[in-house]
Amino acid sequence: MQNIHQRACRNLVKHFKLYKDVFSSQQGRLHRETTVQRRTFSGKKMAPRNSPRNLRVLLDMDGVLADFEGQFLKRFREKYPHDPFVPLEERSGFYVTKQYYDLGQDIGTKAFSIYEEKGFFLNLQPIEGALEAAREMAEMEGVDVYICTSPIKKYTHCVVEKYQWLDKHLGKEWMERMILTRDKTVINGDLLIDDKPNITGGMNPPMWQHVLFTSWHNRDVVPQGSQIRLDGWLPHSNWRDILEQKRQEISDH
Ligand code: U2P
Ligand code: MG
Repeated sequence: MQNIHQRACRNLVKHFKLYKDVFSSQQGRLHRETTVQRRTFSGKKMAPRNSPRNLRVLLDMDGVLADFEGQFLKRFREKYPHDPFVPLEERSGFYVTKQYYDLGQDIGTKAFSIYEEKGFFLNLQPIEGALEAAREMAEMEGVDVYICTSPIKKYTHCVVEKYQWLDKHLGKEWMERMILTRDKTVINGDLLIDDKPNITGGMNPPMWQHVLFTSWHNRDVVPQGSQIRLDGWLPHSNWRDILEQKRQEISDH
């Protein structure tokens, strides 16, 4: 009789231990789910629990991730050392070629030849802090990041080199994020971070809010309408606050 009792007690203790282990591992799983990015079976990021959907951020390439202006000036001075040029501090107006045409027809033509040449787009240096910010953004819970860039009309080298640049600096998996378009207004997004002050096209107004990324050519431009300014990617930059605020707007709707 005593034996039966002892066995029953041992079984009870064993089951209790088992239950405790299962319960704590469940809790661990739930805890991980709330602290780590939630993903679907296909690995796609899911919106956070309190948000109806992911925030979609469109990141421009030239002037935001890649230093178009710096490389342009460097190559122009190497190739045409005896011609007049525009120092970065004197740049104004989005299209660099327009300002060079103002120096003379031939100077404008030479300026075009700089960014049409093979290797120009591939050799752009990353803007300080841009790659780190892009990676951090892509890992953020509830944020989907896309690259949204326009190829130049003479696309021969530009299009392939934009892909190569992304592969070289951010890796193969970023190919999935690439959007090449001559009209950014038709792209669906919540924020477009872009250095071009006036972005026009077929969709007016566009879906996204324009975050005007500071570049040499737009320092004096006053943001219009719903535009907001972002001064750079370095640690003091407020890009995280801008994303958070937009995410809040989405949740409030
Ligand atoms: O004009 C097409 C795209 O080329 C880049 N560009 C061109 C001329 C210029 O003076 N500055 C410049 O940045 C831009 O590429 P994105 O910023 O879209 O990557 C422009 O849209
Ligand atoms: Mg740009």
